[in-house]
Amino acid sequence: MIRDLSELIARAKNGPKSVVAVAAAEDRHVLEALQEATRLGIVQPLLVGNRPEIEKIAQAIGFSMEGIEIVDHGGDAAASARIAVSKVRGGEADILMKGRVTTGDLLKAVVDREEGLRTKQLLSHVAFFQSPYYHKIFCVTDVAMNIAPDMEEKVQIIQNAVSVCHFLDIQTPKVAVAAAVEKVNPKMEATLHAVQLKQMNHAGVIEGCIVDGPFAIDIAVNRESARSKGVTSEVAGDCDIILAPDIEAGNMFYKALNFLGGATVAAVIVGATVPIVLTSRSDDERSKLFSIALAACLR
Ligand code: COD
Repeated sequence: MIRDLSELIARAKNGPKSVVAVAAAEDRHVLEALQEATRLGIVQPLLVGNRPEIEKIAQAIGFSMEGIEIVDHGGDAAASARIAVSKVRGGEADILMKGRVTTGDLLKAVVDREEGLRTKQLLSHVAFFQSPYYHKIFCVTDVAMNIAPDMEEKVQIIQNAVSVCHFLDIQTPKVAVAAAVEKVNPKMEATLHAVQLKQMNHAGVIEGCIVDGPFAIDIAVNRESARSKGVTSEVAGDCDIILAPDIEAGNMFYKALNFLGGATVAAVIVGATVPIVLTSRSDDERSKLFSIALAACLR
């Protein structure tokens, strides 16, 4: 079982080298992370974007572009996303990575029916965190793609996260369905969803994990809080996956962990034909490197 995000790098180094197509690669943090991933032998970058800007940043950070393909598109980030996606579709790349392009523009290219990277699965974002205040790696999902998932989508979001946990040798992940309270309130949809998801887990519809909730975040991550609030559950205080009620709650939690919680993250979108490295522009290089390594492990 993975205990530290740096283990992702060791795992990725043991696997085949992946070609990563980067959409709008003219981004310093992205190029720094790729420089390190290239040095470690994990990836071969295929950069799509504004060539003069890419070369300027590369020179500033001492990243040699020798042997690295740059597809120049002139500066339109959405077009860059479409070109990077086409490189993956054409079999030239094993991973897609977001550069200086909005998540929306990148994902529109990804979900395009004719030209995108869709499979029969729902695509969802998984973010694996390492925090100094928690005793193990944990996943928060979905903070970046599915805006207001309904019940059926939440089932698939859980299943996607559980599959990645299994891949990382987290055998029977404990899933906390997050809400504002631990008691069911018909006016709070997340609490109603939690009850149904728990029942579906008991009925064997959601497999390979233990689902419980609704849990406020303190109960999900802290046994003492659970005890003091009278919540008895093997998931409380020991969860591996936190299912966010929607993108807003999830995204705020993600950013709070990074900026206020001293956490590091490895984040990708799964369910497409290839893993997609999708980190926030404000994530540090280490988080971007871990995300590349996670994608390389999952390809
Ligand atoms: N998995 C599979 N197919 C999907 C998914 C998904 N998660 N989401 C949408 N689709 C399919 C739809 O079924 C449809 O056929 C097509 O894609 C278009 O979807 P729409 O109608 O929702 O259209 P879009 O293009 O406006 O939205 C798709 C996005 C993924 C871009 C949208 O959901 C979005 O903007 N998500 C949030 C991105 C974001 O801003 N994140 C910020 C935090 S980093």
